[in-house]
Amino acid sequence: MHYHADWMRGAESASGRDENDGYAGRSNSVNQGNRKALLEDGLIVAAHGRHYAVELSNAELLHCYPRGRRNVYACGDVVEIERSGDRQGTINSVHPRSSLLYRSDRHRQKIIAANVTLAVFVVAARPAFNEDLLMRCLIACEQQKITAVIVLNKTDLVEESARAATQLALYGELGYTLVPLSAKKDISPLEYVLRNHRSVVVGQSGMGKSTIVNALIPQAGARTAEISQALDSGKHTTTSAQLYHLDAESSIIDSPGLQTFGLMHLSQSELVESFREFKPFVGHCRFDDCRHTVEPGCAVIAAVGRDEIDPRRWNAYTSLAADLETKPPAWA
Ligand SMILES: Nc1nc2c(ncn2[C@@H]2O[C@H](COP(=O)(O)OP(=O)(O)O)[C@@H](O)[C@H]2O)c(=O)[nH]1
Ligand SMILES: [Mg+2]
Ligand SMILES: [Zn+2]
Repeated sequence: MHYHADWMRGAESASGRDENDGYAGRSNSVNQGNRKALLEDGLIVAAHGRHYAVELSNAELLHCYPRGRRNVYACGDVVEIERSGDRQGTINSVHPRSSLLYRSDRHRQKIIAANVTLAVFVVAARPAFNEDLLMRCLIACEQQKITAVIVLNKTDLVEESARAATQLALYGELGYTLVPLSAKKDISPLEYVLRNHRSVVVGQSGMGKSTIVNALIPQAGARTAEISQALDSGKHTTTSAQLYHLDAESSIIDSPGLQTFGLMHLSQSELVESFREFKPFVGHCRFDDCRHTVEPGCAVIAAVGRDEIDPRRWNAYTSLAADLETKPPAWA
């Protein structure tokens, strides 16, 4: 089964094109000297290192490589490709992205997914989840204006899940949708949340991301086989991100497990803006250049004192702000 209508949703809004201009699935003949190259647009549906599976409008999958050594793409990218063989192509360029979920350490950036409108962060009571990782991912989502929902999976582990739910209640108060479920028993609580979105599933390994994807998509195994065949290797897909179509308007990207979520790409002001509950207080501090960490007369710190900002969140903020201060100049 193949669905393509949600292809251009992300890139469309960024580039201002509309659906009726024949853009999606377009092919162009371009003269390049005496050689005629066939250019086509495709959707990246799997990314593994420098190998990409690109889906064309007729559902054909091509094994593609980027043209330049420095070019990096992600699942969800809409790219222009040039065929270089029967089932192969070269990625020439990428269409403007409406969003890009990525992380970065001191040395490099790692892109997770492009053009997603929703991120599903999966946690579970067992193994224990890392709340710092959750907060970091929420920050990356805020910065890219990606809606984030938190799935508490494995609710069949009743007692442990109740404790995890208490820990997560804070995020519900902050306005994030919490979806408790047991992927092994019933995936339906998540189904309507995903409707009309291109989403990405993120989280530590062991939380049940693959179980969730398999429960949502009965043909997941066939899809994986199809993609690994396109990439000429069964082993390629095991650790790669992969896009599955849910229906004509919805798709979901399964991503490899995260252990860290570096935010070195953020500026101090972007960091502050990513803590949505700070907003009413920022701008009311004694000093215009207040960093909200130690300053006297800080309205954010005062709000922590009044329990209007949770200390877990302010502590996370101060430690991230300190990290950013040590950022090498190349990032500045
Ligand atoms: N008890 C319970 N275990 C689950 C549930 N969902 C997944 N698991 C188990 O959690 C482990 C990790 O699942 P997996 O989907 O591979 O996690 P991933 O690493 O996040 O993709 C596996 O042993 C699953 O069987 C659930 O709803 N309840
Ligand atoms: Mg997995
Ligand atoms: Zn302040």
